[in-house]
Amino acid sequence: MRYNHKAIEAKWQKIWDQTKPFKSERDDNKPKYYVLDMFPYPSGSGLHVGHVEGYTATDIIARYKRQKGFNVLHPMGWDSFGLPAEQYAVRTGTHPRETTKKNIDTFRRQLKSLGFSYDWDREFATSDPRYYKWTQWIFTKLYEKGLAYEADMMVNFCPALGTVLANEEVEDGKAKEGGHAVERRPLRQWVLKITAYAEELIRDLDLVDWPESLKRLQINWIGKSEGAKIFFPVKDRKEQIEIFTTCPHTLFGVTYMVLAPEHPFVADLTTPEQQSAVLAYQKEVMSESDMERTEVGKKKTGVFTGSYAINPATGEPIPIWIADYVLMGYGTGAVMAVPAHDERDFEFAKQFNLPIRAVITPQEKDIKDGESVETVHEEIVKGLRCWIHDGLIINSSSRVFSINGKSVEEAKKAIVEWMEEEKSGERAICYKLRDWLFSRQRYWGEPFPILHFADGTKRVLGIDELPLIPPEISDFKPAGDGQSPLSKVKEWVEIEDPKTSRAARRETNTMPQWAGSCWYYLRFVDPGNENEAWEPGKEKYWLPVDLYVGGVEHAVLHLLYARFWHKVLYDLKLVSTKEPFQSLRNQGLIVARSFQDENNLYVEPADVVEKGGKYFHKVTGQSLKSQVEKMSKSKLNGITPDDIIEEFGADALRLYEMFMGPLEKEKVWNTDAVSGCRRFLQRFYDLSDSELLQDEDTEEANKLAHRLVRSVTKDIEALQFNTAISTMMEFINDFTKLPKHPKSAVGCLAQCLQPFAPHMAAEVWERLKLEGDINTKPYPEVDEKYLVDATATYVVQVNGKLRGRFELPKDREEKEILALAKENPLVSKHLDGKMILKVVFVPNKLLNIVTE
Ligand code: ANZ
Repeated sequence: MRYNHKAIEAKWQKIWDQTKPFKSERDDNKPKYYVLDMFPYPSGSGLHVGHVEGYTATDIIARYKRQKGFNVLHPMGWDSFGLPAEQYAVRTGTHPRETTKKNIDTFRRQLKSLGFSYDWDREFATSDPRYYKWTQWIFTKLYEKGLAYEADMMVNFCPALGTVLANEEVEDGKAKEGGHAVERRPLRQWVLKITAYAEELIRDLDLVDWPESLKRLQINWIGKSEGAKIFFPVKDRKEQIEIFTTCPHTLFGVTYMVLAPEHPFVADLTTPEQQSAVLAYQKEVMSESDMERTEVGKKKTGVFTGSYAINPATGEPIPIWIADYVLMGYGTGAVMAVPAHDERDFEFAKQFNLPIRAVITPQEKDIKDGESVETVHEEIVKGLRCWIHDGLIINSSSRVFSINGKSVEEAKKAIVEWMEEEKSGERAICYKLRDWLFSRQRYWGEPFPILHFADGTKRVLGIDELPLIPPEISDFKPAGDGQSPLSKVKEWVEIEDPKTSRAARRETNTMPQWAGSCWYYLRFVDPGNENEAWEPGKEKYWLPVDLYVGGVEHAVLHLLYARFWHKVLYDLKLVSTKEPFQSLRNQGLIVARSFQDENNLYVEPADVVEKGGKYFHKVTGQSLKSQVEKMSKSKLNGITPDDIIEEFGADALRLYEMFMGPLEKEKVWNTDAVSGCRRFLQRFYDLSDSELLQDEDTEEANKLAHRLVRSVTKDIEALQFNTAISTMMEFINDFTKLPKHPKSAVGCLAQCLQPFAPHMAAEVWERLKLEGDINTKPYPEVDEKYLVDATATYVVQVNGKLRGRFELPKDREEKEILALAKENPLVSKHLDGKMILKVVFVPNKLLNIVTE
């Protein structure tokens, strides 16, 4: 009988809602396990199959760890501040709170319909004042520690939209939405000093078990460069220009200097004759973003200031220029230019006819085949070629100092030591990481707990004044002058400070969406606490998160920001671990295969048949083009979990998404394949009706069951869910062939399957009247005695002579044994150069290879 997934799944979901088997409390006598999802932004389009992928993976681990005796914390909540709800409010006047509540209700219903074993009593939303009270409180801690400050930052301002835009919202100087012009203008903004933690954020990656590729992304984002600061005196003045370089060994090759056009010295250094050119250039550069300024191959522009600096190694005067390719935000905003060995400087020198002086010459090992050292040397010295590779130092001696003949490494060391003695420079480290622009001109975010006074001082609110709740408004449009919609609410903004009785202005910016997701994993340990953000004992017990799963799109920002806050909290002794997320795994993207006919019209996947890797129209037989692409609404290739659950059931969907392939890999969605997973569940269900069921164990069934448990355990521990599922499928194949069906073996499969397809597992468990609650029943122990026969000794012969023996799991196929034999040197040396005429194979015993 076809099982009724709707009835079964609804029944168990109701039971779980009522009996709360997944509720977790701190229990010092039990080992804990904290498994966390990247919680969703409750968008209007509801849950998508990508959510289901990661959430199923963590649910498998949560359920499995409970079976293994762990006290499991598996919570869910909502990252519910954010732009879409606010934009919808601007368009329709609906309060973002309404939209958000509606969307959360949908998400909760959808997650419950998937049977995830969350402790729903811990649910919260970041937009709830009971939560953001503590987000604001953490901000006050950052502020008190000097890690939150205000600065005039260049921002992207779109006059047509009347708002500031994030870099990601701007393309080619235009707003992505609407294509309106965007200009750069300075605006007073809140900034968090994440750079103070740059070194620790790199170093402590050693403490966590994360994919290497992800660690690399973070390290590159932080972008540590080791080099030196060098002080260049300005000719006939007392100022010194400080530069940062990663190549101090090229100091003798410096022929000019370049300052960022915004550099504070520019005005002073500009001579009257150069004044108008400099001012015009500065204005021109204002509108360019850093990205545009540093684009490779961009035509070099710049202006001479009229002043000269002195090269501290040679004593020579060198002209000081300004150019857009030098950024104010990196290093010191000034560079020593070495056109012979830096490509940007080389292009610039060519453009403006500045001298080029070679100070490195390649050796044989440094150049490509087919080139001669002499020719390359000549080209470099004549200024025809820029040499950015290794070599020996030349042309680098003064009366007091020489590094000629040294290797680059030696020269670096020698020159820095010399400069440190002379006090003309010092070792220095620079990071690409910038401080974090932390304010947004929005309504739907956490208000800053800050009061400004007329004299420029400010006061941060005390905990007794939190949460600071924004006023109720109905017009959500930005103010138009770059200020937040809150700035329009005069009675909220302009107040008398109740603590000092002074006239004060509230801060009208709000925090970015990242703020709420920076610490939600901490609140989950104690979500209802009204007196503290979390109780220290609970934090000590539950932290760190043992396993965190989410998309690779969060590889940098979210994970870096959350680690930063955590480190600050650690330094404040508010948390007990240096890192928040011990193990982290990424889920791969689920993509759609889409089909188009000859006229490039989309064809519904339901109308497509596949033959030998090619696709045809079911009705017309027309051959179709296919491509793999991201799922999206606009392309009509999005799959909604609701539809799949309706047709196949949540268990089948969960199983399918885990069966598609390895968790971290990209996978192509195929609705037809969901029915394969459903068929497997049906076969399992049918076992509970089998006439061959019996209470007594059999040796054969025990062997299958213990092999199953051993193999599934190993796979779950390694998060290899797809192979665990194939093992369970194989088990069903073998088990159904047995003459008797002992209940205990079916129970073993139910326990193995429970993390993957929990409704069906619970249903079969109940139908078999097996003892205990399947959710918490200890996972079956493997008894080694049933495994002994699980392997066989395969004897390999070549032309009847014994050449090798392999101990392998039973029932391997001929081609597998043959492949292993060919790889084995003891066997393969007898096969070399000979043609194989015949292979004799006796299953589980022998492979005889007959050659010419
Ligand atoms: C002299 C030199 C000679 C340089 C040479 C390179 C090669 P990374 O590795 O990315 O840290 N630089 C320094 N500050 C800059 C700024 N604000 N804007 C643009 N460029 C800047 O790059 C460090 C190098 O980038 C520095 O080393 C400097 O150029 C340049 F053969 O100094 B170098």
